[in-house]
Amino acid sequence: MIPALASTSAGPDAAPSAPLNYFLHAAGPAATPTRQLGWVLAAIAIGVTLMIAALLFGAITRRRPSAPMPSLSAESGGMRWIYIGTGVSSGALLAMLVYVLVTLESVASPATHPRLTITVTAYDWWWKIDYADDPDPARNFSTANEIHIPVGEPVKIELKSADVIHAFWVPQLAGKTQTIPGQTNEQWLQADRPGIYRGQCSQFCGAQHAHMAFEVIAQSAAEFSAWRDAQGRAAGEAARDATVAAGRRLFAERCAGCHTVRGTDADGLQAPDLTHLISRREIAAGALSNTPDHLLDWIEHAQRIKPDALMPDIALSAGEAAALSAYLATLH
Ligand code: HEC
Ligand SMILES: [Cu+2]
Repeated sequence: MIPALASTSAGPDAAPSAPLNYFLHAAGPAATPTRQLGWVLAAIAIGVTLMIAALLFGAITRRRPSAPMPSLSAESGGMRWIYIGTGVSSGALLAMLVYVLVTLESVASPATHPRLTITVTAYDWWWKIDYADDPDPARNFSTANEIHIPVGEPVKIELKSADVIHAFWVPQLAGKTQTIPGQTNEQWLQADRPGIYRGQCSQFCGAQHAHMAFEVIAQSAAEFSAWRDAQGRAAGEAARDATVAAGRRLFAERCAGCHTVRGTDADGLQAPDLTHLISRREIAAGALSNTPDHLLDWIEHAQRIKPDALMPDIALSAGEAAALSAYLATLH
């Protein structure tokens, strides 16, 4: 499933080299109007700058008549230009204000009522993603740093914070909204094309603010539904072989205080839910791609990869590392 998504994201509008470029790329109705607004305001600003530069250049280079200056007297006609200039500027500013207000209104709420609500809670320095709105509890779960949405329909996002103020921003899908402790903010987004859209915390929140990214993966309704079913499941049955069993025990001792794996006794709540860890494309809020080597590197050297992150470096013997890797590999 993921490779197929990766290929759709390589389309002309996916901008893999500049995934946050909202000036060139917008993929839905919450983002397209503001992209247009940006271009129009930039064009007007450039136009005004050029006009003033031309007038200034004309004024500087214009030769004065060599005759002696006439005696001071009230000039007639000059004031007209002041009136015209003021009128034109005010008219332009007023038109821009109206355009801005109309644009804000058009992105304020979606055309149809969102069927899906996702709750996103910002933590130093990762995103907890809760799917909690399904009447069937088996389809409700918590994941991290990866939001899946069905393509072509609006999705409501409820935004919370567990610690300080952060800001949730998926530039190609919508404007940014702050997450504020003790308060629930709302925004909506919609992707009109399948693909992977990068998001980023956009309010400085401490040492690892820059490593607080996430991805929105827009997929067909059928793919989304299959993903949701799979994520809702608890972790697979217990240990098939001795190494996995040892890894599972190690996890219960060293990791379960912070991390949850549904279907086991691990129920820590202050760190990402790892039940389907292997299904995610990235780990540590975009700091690393999700490979077995990176996972082990992260567990042993989280403080080197993300200094001050709220996960300690965990010292493992070679045998422990192999067992833990074998166990984590079962969390797909
Ligand atoms: C003191 C709490 C704590 C302990 C103990 C802990 N972790 Fe973590 N872990 C975290 C936090 C917090 C994060 C998120 C860090 C970030 O991205 O800034 C995290 C992130 C991770 C991630 C990345 C998950 C993702 O989707 O981004 C993995 C994998 C992980 N931990 C594995 C482990 C394993 C395995 C152990 C035990 C050997 C362990 N952790 C022990 C707190 C902890
Ligand atoms: Cu942040």
